[in-house]
Amino acid sequence: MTRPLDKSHPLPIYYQLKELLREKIVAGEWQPGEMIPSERELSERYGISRMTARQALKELTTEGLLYREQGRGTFVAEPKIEQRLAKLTSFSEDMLSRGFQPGGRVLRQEMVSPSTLACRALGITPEQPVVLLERLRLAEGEPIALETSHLYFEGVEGLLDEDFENSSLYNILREKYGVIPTRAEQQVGADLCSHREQELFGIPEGSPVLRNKRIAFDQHDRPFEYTESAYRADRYVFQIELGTL
Ligand code: 16G
Repeated sequence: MTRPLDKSHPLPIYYQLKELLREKIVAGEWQPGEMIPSERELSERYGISRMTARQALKELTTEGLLYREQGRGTFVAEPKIEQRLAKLTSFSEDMLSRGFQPGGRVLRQEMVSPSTLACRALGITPEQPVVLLERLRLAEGEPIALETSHLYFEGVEGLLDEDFENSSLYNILREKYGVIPTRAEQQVGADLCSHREQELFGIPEGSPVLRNKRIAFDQHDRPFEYTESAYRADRYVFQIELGTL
């Protein structure tokens, strides 16, 4: 059964169709990877023009709910991974809570003199070396984010010997170093991926990414981490909880 679109309703027809298709995706009636009806089929099924059907599909594609494959058709995209910004969580926790196996490829793990931004964030001078940890973060083996962390606390050099391919930084900090991630200041902005990110993520050139800067503080409110990261905008969404003051 297809629900008819209401032509007398003030909302444009393409918009009504878009919301109807969105419902099917969100409700799981159409599964990720499944091919959806073509423009022609939709226009016949709902008695609308192909232009109207095209507009609805185009907007859902821009929103990331659908993707097109040249010459094949339009498919349902994988749902985006949400990170709630009200609670301080780690990448591993975010993935596990959604049933994805987290992973990482360590690209750099070394002692460096901190950049000006890292010094400012961590409240240190360039003479105080930090551990630089650069990781490609994976969910079910698929690259999702590139994270460059600058870490500074008493005994931080121990991190050079840790295995970050298979374990969580925040777990190691809590369990072995007594550093408990307690709160963070985080900025999120939109950008296009760099050439390197494009290659590491295996995404088309000029794809959008979400750029983050996070300063995380321990249980004594000391900053221990300054991380710059790029998250794939097609796979990740940040969810913000608002309350009245
Ligand atoms: C998150 C944090 C990152 C932190 C990492 C620890 C953002 C933007 N970044 O990805 O700053 O280093 O979690 O993850 O949220 P892990 O404990 O799984 O290694």
